[in-house]
Amino acid sequence: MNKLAILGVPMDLGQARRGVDMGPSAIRYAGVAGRLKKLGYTVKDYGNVTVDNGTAQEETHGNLKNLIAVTQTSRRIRDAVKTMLEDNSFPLVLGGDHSMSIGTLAAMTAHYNNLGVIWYDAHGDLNVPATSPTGNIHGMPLAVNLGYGHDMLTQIGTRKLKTENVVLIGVRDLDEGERAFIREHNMLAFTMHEVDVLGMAAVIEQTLAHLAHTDGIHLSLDLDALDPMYCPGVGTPVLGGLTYRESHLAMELLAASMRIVSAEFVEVNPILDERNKTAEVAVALIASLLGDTLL
Ligand code: NNH
Ligand code: MN
Ligand code: MN
Ligand code: MN
Repeated sequence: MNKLAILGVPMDLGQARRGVDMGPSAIRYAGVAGRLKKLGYTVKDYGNVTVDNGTAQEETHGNLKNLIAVTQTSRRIRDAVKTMLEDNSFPLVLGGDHSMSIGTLAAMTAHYNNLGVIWYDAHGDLNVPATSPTGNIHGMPLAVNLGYGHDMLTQIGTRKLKTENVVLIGVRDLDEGERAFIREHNMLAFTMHEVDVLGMAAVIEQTLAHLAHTDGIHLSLDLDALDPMYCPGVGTPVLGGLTYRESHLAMELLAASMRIVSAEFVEVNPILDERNKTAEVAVALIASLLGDTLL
């Protein structure tokens, strides 16, 4: 695929820290389009999806914050990503809080019969309303795409992701209900412990082997997977994360596999960042994922 489609999701409705809605701008200012053009891609920026930030901040349904606004935004994301796929482009979706994955994956699972997903994140994002300690929808998108969660959210996509088609990498902060979910469904999760013991090269090798039966792999990369030393501009930093080099290695090995069909880079919060460092890391990782090499 030589056509790349960029979509920004300036959304902060899925969590409590303001500022993550500026993530797409920060990643654009860090030079994402130019970097990708240099690699030989035709890059089309579709601009930003409309998000009802601000108007909806007080709305809660049970413990779910901003359910209606997140649902509306997710439908728009889904439709925009569908257009990109119909144009034979690689969708690159920039966030924005991780609840945006509900929309991205709704489009991806509709397009691919048997999509694989790599969830590169300090968190599992496997909460449902009953297990969520916060009511923040950005802690739920993976569960929603697997078919678990509030009806309004699970109905955004038509085909559900399969638990055996998902691999988590970088996990180190799981809520009780999320641990139970992973155990119950026997999901493959490389926590930081496994990354330390096996090394990232083996983790990616085993990830690709586990997803060999899928017909395309989506990468959902939450910048909080990296240690806050490299990515301070995230709303929920967790110590003991992946390094810059480990993450580059992961991206380079995924590029070499030629299995990645779409990607999201999420949770960049410029208000919490230091001189746009986190957005710059995002751009460097995006370039590696899309084939940039050191020589
Ligand atoms: N698990 C917590 C919750 O449900 C935190 C989720 N925060 C994230 N996820 N950044 O990636 O609210
Ligand atoms: Mn996340
Ligand atoms: Mn996270
Ligand atoms: Mn937590």
